[in-house]
Amino acid sequence: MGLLYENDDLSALDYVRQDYLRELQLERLRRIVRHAYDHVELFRNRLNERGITPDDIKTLADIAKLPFMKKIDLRDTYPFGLFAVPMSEIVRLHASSGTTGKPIVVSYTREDLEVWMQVIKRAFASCGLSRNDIVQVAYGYGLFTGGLGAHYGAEALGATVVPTSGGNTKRQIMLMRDFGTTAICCTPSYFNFMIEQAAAENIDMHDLPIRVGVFGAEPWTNAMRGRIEEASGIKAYDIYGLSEIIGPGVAIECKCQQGMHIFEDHFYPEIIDPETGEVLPDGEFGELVITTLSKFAMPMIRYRTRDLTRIISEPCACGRTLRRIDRISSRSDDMFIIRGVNVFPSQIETALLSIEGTTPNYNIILYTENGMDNIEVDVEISEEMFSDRVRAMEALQKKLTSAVEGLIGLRVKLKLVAPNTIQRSEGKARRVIDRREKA
Ligand code: DLL
Repeated sequence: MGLLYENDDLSALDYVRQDYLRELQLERLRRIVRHAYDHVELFRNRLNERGITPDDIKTLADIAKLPFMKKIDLRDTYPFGLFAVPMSEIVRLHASSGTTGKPIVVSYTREDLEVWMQVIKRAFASCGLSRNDIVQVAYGYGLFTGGLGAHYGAEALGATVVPTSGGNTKRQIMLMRDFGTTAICCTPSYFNFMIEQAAAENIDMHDLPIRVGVFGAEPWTNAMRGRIEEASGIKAYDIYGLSEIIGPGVAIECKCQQGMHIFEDHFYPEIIDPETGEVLPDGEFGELVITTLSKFAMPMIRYRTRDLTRIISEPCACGRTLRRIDRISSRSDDMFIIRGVNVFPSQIETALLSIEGTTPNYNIILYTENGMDNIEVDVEISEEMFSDRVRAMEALQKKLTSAVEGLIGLRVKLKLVAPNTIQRSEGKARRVIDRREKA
């Protein structure tokens, strides 16, 4: 296959002409649909039910003829039912815990791991990293894809990897300082915790060599980026991915920080209306659907990610020709409906962080009172604010309440809480606590 590029410099693919890219995508799409049809029973049955064969895919637009895959398909076929190669070809398994019961399991052939390593290498290069960097990988190592994914990509780049994994925050700071770490990979919420921990030890991140953060695995807002960059002096880049597709490295920001370039040569993106399943044009917001064009152990065809975003097809100032996806505003599952109003946690974060005097630590508590659903927002305030100046606290509380209410259009109970009372996260933060009585 490898029709167009037998070239070592894979980052050339970031700048390839769009017509070549489409040609490559179509060739890879046809190949992966054929592979899945031949080797995955669930996929073959679904195509047969619709009277479709892989030969019906003649153009990229024909992808819309194919059925969607969903997380439930992974659960129903747990653990290995979607594997498309014999176990002897599979060299790695990962799993994502999920909230209920059994995890979902994903697998990789040696070639799949090579693809993964290359996309992460390109991702790091896109945030300006090179072999001269010291990259501390503080995503969890293990079944979670974050640690090992970032690890091998950074090694492929030739950078020096410090595989700290998550946790033991004091030690993270010590190594960061002693080793002269220049880039960190972890969740944005964990990095906030590191900034705080460093400050507690009288270390100002501005004084350390660290200059880049590669943050993802959870939703975060531009307001949060502003806080992180200001508090640490680093440039904070957004990286996106999910276990089902490959792990981290599906999309990444470039220096322009205006959306994440998706590695379209391996991951074919579509945006659909989550209600009707209809494909939406570039620019419109909806649910991201991804087809893995070159993953053989477990091909995902039209996988519904539940993540909400849009495709940005305008050219980017960095020169990359890969289309971008906008910051993931939320997962459709994260949205909650209170008295008929749709609310996303990211809206609340944006409102809270627009006001000075807060820390990036907050919880959103949903509860029922007199048969009505309500929102409480607990926000931790800074040491300076947490004073006995009752007036100042009252003013802050009012300001925050009106910022949140103004943005979401609902009344909220907003509580200021003392410094260090909200639980810190070393991985994916859980900020929404649902105590609603189920009707
Ligand atoms: O979180 C993979 C990953 C690791 C991505 C490290 C980036 C960095 P899962 O545990 O399967 O995989 O969770 C995937 O996390 O569907 C999104 O809802 C969310 N997510 C991941 N990256 C971002 C991001 C990893 N940059 C799920 N912004 C996805 C918002 C994100 N949400």
